[in-house]
Amino acid sequence: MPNSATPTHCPYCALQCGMNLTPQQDGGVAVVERPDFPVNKGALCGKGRTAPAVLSSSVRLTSPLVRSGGELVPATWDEALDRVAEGLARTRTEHGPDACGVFGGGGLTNEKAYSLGKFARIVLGTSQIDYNGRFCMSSAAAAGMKAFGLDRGLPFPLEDIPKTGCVILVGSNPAETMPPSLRYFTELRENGGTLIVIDPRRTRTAEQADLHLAPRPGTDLALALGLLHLVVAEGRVDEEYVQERTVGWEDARAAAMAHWPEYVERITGVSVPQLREAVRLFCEPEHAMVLTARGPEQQSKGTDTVGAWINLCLATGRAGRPLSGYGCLTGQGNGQGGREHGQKADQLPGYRKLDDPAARRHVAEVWGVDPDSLPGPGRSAYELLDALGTDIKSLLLMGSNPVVSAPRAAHIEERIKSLDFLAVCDVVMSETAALADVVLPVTQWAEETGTTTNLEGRVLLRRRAITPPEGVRSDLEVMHELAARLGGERGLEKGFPTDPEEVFEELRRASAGGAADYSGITYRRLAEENGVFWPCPAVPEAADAESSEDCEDASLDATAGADDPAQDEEAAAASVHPGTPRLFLDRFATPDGRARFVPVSHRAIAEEPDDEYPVLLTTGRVVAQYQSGAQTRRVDELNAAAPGPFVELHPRLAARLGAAEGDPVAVVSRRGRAVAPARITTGIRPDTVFMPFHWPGEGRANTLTNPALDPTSRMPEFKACAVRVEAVRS
Ligand SMILES: Nc1nc2c(c(=O)[nH]1)N[C@H]1C(S)=C(S)[C@@H](COP(=O)(O)OP(=O)(O)OC[C@H]3O[C@@H](n4cnc5c(=O)[nH]c(N)nc54)[C@H](O)[C@@H]3O)O[C@H]1N2
Ligand SMILES: Nc1nc2c(c(=O)[nH]1)N[C@H]1C(S)=C(S)[C@@H](COP(=O)(O)OP(=O)(O)OC[C@H]3O[C@@H](n4cnc5c(=O)[nH]c(N)nc54)[C@H](O)[C@@H]3O)O[C@H]1N2
Ligand code: SF4
Ligand SMILES: [Mo]
Repeated sequence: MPNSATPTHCPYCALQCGMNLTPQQDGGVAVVERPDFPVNKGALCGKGRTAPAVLSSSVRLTSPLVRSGGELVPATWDEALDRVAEGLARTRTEHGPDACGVFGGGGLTNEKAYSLGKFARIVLGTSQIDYNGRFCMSSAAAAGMKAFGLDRGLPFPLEDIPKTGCVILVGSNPAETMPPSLRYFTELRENGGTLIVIDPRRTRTAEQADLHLAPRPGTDLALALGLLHLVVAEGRVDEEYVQERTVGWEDARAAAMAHWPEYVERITGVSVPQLREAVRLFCEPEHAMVLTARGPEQQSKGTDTVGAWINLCLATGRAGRPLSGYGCLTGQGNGQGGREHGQKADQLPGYRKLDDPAARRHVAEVWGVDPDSLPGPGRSAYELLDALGTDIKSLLLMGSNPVVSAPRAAHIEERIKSLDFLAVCDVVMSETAALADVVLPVTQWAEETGTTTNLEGRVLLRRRAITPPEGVRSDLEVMHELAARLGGERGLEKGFPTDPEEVFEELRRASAGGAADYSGITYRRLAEENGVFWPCPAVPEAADAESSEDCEDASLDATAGADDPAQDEEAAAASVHPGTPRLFLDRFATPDGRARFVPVSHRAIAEEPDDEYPVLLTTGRVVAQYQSGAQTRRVDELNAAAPGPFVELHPRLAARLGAAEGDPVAVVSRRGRAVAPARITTGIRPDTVFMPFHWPGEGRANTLTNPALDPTSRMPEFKACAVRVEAVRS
């Protein structure tokens, strides 16, 4: 074990803050500032600071568990792995490979996500794999692919934000969800730039804004169209840019012109003068950015909604230019990398498409299998969970806790219970693990090495800093052992190394030539640089140098634009590709290099309020809890700060119910009923209530949410459904 500080990254969100871990007397580690890492410059939120608490074996799973007589009881690893292999093999024999499901997570390292996708397709032979990232940024990913031909959360580093003129943050609350990133927005304003926040609630982020627009949940598409209408009406279109760098403007323009500001005001509740002010702040400076997060994306029209915001950027010439652009703030620790290497239903590594014959050939060759043996695309996350117990009989789950986090969670919980067989790999006893037939305790974060890709597309190395507790094994070991058991004579385990660097070396080859090309990235480079931005193809001449000892003195010009052929040559001379911090500066990733406008029109949310369910429910996060809470609900300091669920509501609505601060209120939707204390604030629209989704049980927000899916991204409508709110009399 190293006895000095180990530089690594936080286990939680997509900012992937740098931190140092120092060994402690008691065998644990302490988090210490790591000021040299540029993204957070030493700053951490409370979750990152307290992350070592979840390493403690007092809150950990430290032995495999198997269900026996209805109870989960400790077992040896061999017994537990045999049970998993038997469960999956039986399903495969009796019902065919597609009856085996696999569900992954955007918190898994690139190595794990890559191996899980490969495991599903070549060990189980199933098409039925998807992951929780579908619930996260999938709408932005789909819209980015359509418009730019490529999906990378931010096409520029966070450090560009303070230098632009205006940022519109749409449905994003970084003050609670990525606190250290707030510095970039504060600096923007110190430099004379402006911040516009669009959120139905006056969040801690909105409090810092120059302009806060509070639309009705689920109306961001109309809002963006209204702004574009005004851009056209006020003659603010960048005609030259539109001519040179885009296609499809006429149709998009026509669609926007049908959205008069007064009509948009009626739909959104945002007044026409506020719309005009937003257009002025956005258009006057030379540079500007639009950043979206889950607010506009987690809607049954999330893809079109993000498309409308991209249209606004394109019409005003604010994409693919320095200090201007559209970006999505990805959420999970490896939300970016986790969507690139094959755990998504329709994807192969390197952001390749599973239905593309050339992609299948390339990846099948790396995997040493026949391309025809690879299954086709499978179901999306909600559809997969909804099929449990019917078409899908067995599930292997790694890195998600859907009993708390899936929409219409009571129904999904029933589906999970109706499985013939469930195996869960986790670090703690999550609500979903508690339903499993076999629970496999795995290593995490500080106990293992692996790479993640942060929201900027920066590939990072997390390093092992501590010995894992006795009794746990890594996810990679689990896949290796299951491949050995399920592969029989085929020796499939050889394709599932347990050393993360070996997996990464294969991932490099599998991703080579794909959109998310990692082939020029090595662990060695990641250890020496503060991350490398993809795409980063291997430079042919460098392939040999990389594996020999003399690559250390290769000079790296991080400012070289990878999109520029002249600079590519320079990089080749330097024998390594510098990576690509900024995308699209010369061309978009479409065949003709031009961005695509999408013609979109407003449509209603899937479930509009009515007499029976007159209020809108929206959901989201609080700063001290993470996701389903499986990890952070085990940390005392975080529980003290955020002890449980609540219903945020306006004083006018509270008065109508006769509810005072802290009184239990029931929120009822067509899916179920949840009860939590009232939190009364003028910061929310009177027609809307908000619940955080971090808790199970009576206050579980997802008991209420609507699984209406976006037709393209298959994203559920977490951010808007119709509810009734009732006072609870004791
Ligand atoms: N503390 C904490 N931090 C986290 C996480 C966590 O669980 N806890 N999770 C991480 C992950 S995976 C993610 S995806 C990110 C999410 O990060 P964010 O997207 O910032 O988080 P949310 O709270 O889900 O949603 C943001 C805001 O959208 C608003 N909103 C709700 N409905 C609408 C709407 O219809 N339109 C608009 N414009 N806004 C709306 C909500 O009021 C909320 O303030 O956070 C990451 N960071
Ligand atoms: N109502 C509502 N619901 C939402 C959202 C919302 O805004 N509103 N947001 C959605 C979003 S954006 C997301 S990302 C999802 C997230 O929701 P989940 O998918 O449930 O995510 P987590 O709670 O992070 O679950 C991760 C699980 O994996 C475990 N784990 C951590 N590291 C590892 C590892 O290395 N290996 C293994 N095997 N396990 C590990 C953790 O202990 C935890 O149990 O929730 C979605 N649900
Ligand atoms: S902001 Fe995100 S990455 Fe940074 S310390 Fe907090 S949870 Fe960790
Ligand atoms: Mo997320």
